[in-house]
Amino acid sequence: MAIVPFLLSPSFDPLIQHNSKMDILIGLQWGDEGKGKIIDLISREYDIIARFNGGANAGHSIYHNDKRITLKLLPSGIFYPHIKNIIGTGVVIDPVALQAEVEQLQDCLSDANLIHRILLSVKAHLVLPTYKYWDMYFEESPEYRTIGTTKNGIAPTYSNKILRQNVRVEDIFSKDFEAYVFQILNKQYAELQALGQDMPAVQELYDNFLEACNFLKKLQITDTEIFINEALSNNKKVLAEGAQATLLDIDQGSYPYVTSSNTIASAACVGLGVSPKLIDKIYGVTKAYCTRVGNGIFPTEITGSLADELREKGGEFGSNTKRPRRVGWLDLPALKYAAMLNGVTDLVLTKADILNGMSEVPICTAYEIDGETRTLIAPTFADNVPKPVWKFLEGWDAPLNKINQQTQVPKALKLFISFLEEELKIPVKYLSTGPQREELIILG
Ligand code: 2SA
Ligand code: MG
Repeated sequence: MAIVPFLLSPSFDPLIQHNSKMDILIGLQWGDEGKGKIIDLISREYDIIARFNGGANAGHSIYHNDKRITLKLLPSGIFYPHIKNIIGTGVVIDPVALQAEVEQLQDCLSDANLIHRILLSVKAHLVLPTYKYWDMYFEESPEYRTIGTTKNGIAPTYSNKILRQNVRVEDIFSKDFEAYVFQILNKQYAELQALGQDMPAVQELYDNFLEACNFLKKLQITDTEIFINEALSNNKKVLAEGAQATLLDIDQGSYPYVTSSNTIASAACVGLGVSPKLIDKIYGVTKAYCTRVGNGIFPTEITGSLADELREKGGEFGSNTKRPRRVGWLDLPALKYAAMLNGVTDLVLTKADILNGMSEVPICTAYEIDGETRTLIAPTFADNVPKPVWKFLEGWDAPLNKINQQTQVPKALKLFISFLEEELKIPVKYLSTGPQREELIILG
């Protein structure tokens, strides 16, 4: 299949017809809040799920028929035959990773048709195979900062996009594509070799990349922004799926320890080509505690045996890289900041089940910085790590995964939820009570 042009239907006027609005779901912390599970669950209500940022650095884990499946590039609506899954313009696509993910999922679900449910933006940028090695080089070279990246070539791709030197999905249809890729790979390969970077043979990188680019042609490649706008005008329900999370945003996050894309809700408008006036609900997902993978400030971090226990209990290891995640307690000043940036309308609370059995649950409610107390904070502390002010709420002890009704939620957890709602002035709409699909309670 080549590029599929979405010709506007004669009755469609995108400037006057808006019968539906787009919802957005984003993470409010440093990632791994459980976005994939929530999207998988609520996606039954949607016709389109669209990724707008990041790339194969994401790891959205979903339990499907008791199997844990981790999605990297595919939107979390991929399991449902009625849903179109869009990889939008703001996403960076590693063709080799996408081919592997699609083929693996086709096997796993015995569903050869799922490729018909995937649409790629013709304008999305491609991750060249050498970019991973640039990522590794910057991470490992003593002259440069070590960010703790996933080494998927994310930063080099976005950098080349901004330099206006990168290749996009549309370029794979150009007659000069193979020759261009050949010369750019050889040039970069020689540069990396001169820097002492270990790599497989350049021919292998080239062959695998071209094979995967040919595979991409089997998917529907189109002007996804027009597809989405037309869908909205036809009263279809669209959900934008965020990857990584608010505090990893390249502009508003804890720079330089961030990812290289915009991760906040407004990035969904840019990355998908949808006007801000067409946004309805903004779901913000937070864990009942906090984790971070990679370097950078984490004022509520805990270490030692308590941290090890929490990490094990919560399965806090990178979905793709298997790196142990750093763990700590809920950070309310940072959560308020995230809620403000995103304009969250509905909160989703995950992993309260992991805190089950604790006599009291710590929450950082404020920070002391230079003798002042602050209850809202932006992650720009430089060397001055703020001192958390703690509040201890009563813990809960009940088999949460067996609970499926609001009335069965333990009293102490209800108080924890009310406390969050009062502090953030946002209702908690969903409470996740375990990793499985059905382990979710709709509140309010
Ligand atoms: P990158 O690879 O350039 O985006 O890394 C830059 C920073 O962003 C963080 N980052 C993440 N943090 C949490 N989860 C992510 N996805 C995977 C997961 C990560 C994994 O779901 O577990 O498998 O390790 C993700 N992707 C990027 C990263 O740690 C750096 O701090
Ligand atoms: Mg993840």
